[in-house]
Amino acid sequence: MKNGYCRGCGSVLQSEDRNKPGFIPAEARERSGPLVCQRCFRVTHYNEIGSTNPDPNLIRENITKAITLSDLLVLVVDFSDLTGSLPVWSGFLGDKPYLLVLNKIDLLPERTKTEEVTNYAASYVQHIGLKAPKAICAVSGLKEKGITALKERLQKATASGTKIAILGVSNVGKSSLVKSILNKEGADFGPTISRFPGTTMGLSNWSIFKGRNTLIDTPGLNPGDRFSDRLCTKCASLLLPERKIQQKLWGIKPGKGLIVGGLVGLESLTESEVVVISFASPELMIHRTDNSKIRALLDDQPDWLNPCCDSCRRKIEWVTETITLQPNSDLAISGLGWLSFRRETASLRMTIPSGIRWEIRPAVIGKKE
Ligand SMILES: Nc1nc2c(ncn2[C@@H]2O[C@H](COP(=O)(O)OP(=O)(O)OP(=O)(O)O)[C@@H](O)[C@H]2O)c(=O)[nH]1
Ligand SMILES: [Mg+2]
Ligand SMILES: [Zn+2]
Ligand SMILES: [Zn+2]
Repeated sequence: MKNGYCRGCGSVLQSEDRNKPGFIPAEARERSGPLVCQRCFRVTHYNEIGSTNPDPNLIRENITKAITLSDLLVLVVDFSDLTGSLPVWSGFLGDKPYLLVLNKIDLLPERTKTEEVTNYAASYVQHIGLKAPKAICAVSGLKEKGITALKERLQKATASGTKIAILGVSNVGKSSLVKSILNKEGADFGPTISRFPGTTMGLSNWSIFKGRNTLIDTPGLNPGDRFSDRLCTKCASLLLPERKIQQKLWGIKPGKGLIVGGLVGLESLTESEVVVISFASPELMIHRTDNSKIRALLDDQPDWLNPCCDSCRRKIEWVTETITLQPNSDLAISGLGWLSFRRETASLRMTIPSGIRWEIRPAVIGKKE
């Protein structure tokens, strides 16, 4: 029987093992239209991903292959998690030119201009030592914003007959971006999209501009140091912001601190009140409390903190660090959001699961004093 590939996720189709990628019941192969594996079918129709996970080595192999095959790379990042979606690419891009696409721009906080984030991303690329992109485009794959401008860029930056690889860490919206480009061209079928990280498992080719170029959708790299990389697929999907990033002002008096999403504790060691603005998904619970209660709350994880499942919780190993933030700097935590410190130098004790990437960087958005 001929194998072929799943049109949704790029897995090699097989009818032998339902727990392995690309499973399709033998009878379903007779259906007309594009063939999709059972996992793609279930996630699209029932929003269930099951437990078949992509093999990390195969993902890296596929990403390298897509880069080799392409003349232009499109690096998709989530503007709300630059820390978690950009630095990991420094070793991959090689000599190929790339466009940097800031996706999910529909989630920008109210009153924030797109240019603020685009300008910031340009300086962040320099700050982390990544080579400069040919251009930075802000888009929303979901809401199809900025897609026409991106298409024009793609056309200008490529010769006829060349391939374009769509790269990014898992869940940044690569497949959604491919789909939004295809939609603009009137196509009625595109790659599988879901809120669970690891949806795309292999490479899939999509012809655009009436056959002038081919987009290659790729599986998401798992940097391993975001919260979503450390949690089970279900808990990870709950951290995905769905509504506009919320900007919230906090005054933290001496002896007080914050618990962010039941996953990070921040105790103020500063002798005066610290003013902090949190930028995070409105669903993420941020709680202000006494420093003395923070560790116990992290350990106990009461339900009202919206904790992760028991199995994810048992895997957490807490580490504690003392950090200092200068005025106009952000504490960015990979996969959770960021806290912006504006007026005074703040000293904090941070409790965080070991292995999670965090960084202190110049403030991204908002009025700098
Ligand atoms: N708000 C918002 N959500 C988006 C956007 N693009 C994608 N998403 C959501 O992000 C989640 C992941 O989207 P996908 O397109 O499957 O992401 P991916 O990068 O292909 O993920 P993998 O295949 O797992 O690597 C889905 O819940 C999408 O609806 C966007 O522009 N705005
Ligand atoms: Mg995908
Ligand atoms: Zn599939
Ligand atoms: Zn879990």
